[in-house]
Amino acid sequence: MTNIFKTISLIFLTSGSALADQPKNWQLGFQNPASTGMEEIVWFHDYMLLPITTAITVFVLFLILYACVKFRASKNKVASTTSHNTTIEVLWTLIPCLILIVLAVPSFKLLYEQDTIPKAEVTIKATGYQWYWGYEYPDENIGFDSYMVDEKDLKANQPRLLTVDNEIYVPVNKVVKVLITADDVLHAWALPSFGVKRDAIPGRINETWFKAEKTGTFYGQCSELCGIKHAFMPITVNVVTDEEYATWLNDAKQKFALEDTNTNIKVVKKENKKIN
Ligand SMILES: [Cu+2]
Repeated sequence: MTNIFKTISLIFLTSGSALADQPKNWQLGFQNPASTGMEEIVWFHDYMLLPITTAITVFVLFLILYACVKFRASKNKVASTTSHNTTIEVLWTLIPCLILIVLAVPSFKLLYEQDTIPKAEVTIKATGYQWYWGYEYPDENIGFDSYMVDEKDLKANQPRLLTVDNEIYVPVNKVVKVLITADDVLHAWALPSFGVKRDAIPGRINETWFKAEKTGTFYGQCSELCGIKHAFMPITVNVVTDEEYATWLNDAKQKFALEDTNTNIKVVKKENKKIN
């Protein structure tokens, strides 16, 4: 008996303290939120949607069982011919309307908050390819590709199917804007702990944002069926302190430097002037 208690308390302790930043076996519910946006989504789900849907399910189940028992054929040789009840009809129209209105308020609030992007402190452009992600930091003039690490090359503690060779780095508590697009087919850039998921569409740029409030490594996956290796293009984001981010940026500027786009823009401007 004590063993069972130990196991149960251990499950609760570990689930509470460990940063559940990646999917777990037998997981129910969301991953632990790491951004304010996701905290609100989890609150909306846990304290509004779940209680309401549970209550409705229990109530409807009760009605079905009640009707099955009360109106069973053996006890009702002559069937009732009742076809209308105004009070009940008004109620079963009004109550669902009220439930929807109650749900709509926090739901729209969340939607608008996600849609309004605050002033970005870091901008990242993610491009979906068959089957990996390409990243650019347009303000820093760096860009790199991010491929999944094969199972045989994984180091200790690196999760299978979620580890990539080149991870994204973002500073903690900063507004990060993510521009999302694709080069070939539809993909989707999704990171559950940040409450972020946007379609990556060729020829179009979608945008979203997050503000990570915890340092750590967070994992996401492509969330739009994009072909045979759809399951093998994970997303890894390292949330680090400002100093660590500055160090990474310094190295990345050497390692992942893009061609100097400024000179190209100047050339184009010159050419345009000539034409005009
Ligand atoms: Cu994809």
